[in-house]
Amino acid sequence: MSFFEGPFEAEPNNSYLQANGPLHSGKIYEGYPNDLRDYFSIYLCAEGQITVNLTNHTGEAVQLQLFYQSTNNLVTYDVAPPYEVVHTPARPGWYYIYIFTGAGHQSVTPYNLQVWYTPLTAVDNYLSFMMKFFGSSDFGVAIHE
Ligand SMILES: [Ca+2]
Ligand SMILES: [Ca+2]
Repeated sequence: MSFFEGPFEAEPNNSYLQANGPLHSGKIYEGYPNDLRDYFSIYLCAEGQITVNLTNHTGEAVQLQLFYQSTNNLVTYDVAPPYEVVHTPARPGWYYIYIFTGAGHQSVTPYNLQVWYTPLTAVDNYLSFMMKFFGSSDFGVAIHE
């Protein structure tokens, strides 16, 4: 699997099948609000957390939506600035980020899109298991010198 480097969107990206991706976590991507639909994708290889941030969007009737696996499964959305969606715990698999621009289309000032996704590591899973088991996160770790 090779990442989409961008940093500028590649049109056409007007359905989830044409999504630009997978995006790097934390990287700033740019796109023009020059049409109705821009799709991007990320891939989670393990259960984790997703945060999507859309800034500097000059369009009108803007919606930021997050889908799981296909556009049949809407996970969460935001229709007012500052556009941000957070999803946790997020199951492994493909996620599609959909930026809808209802009006005010232009190709001068780009928006910024930034997505953070953090797979819960094996250590996190082990710690949460231990916390359930012992009811505490203090395991009395012995430091050896
Ligand atoms: Ca665009
Ligand atoms: Ca587009």
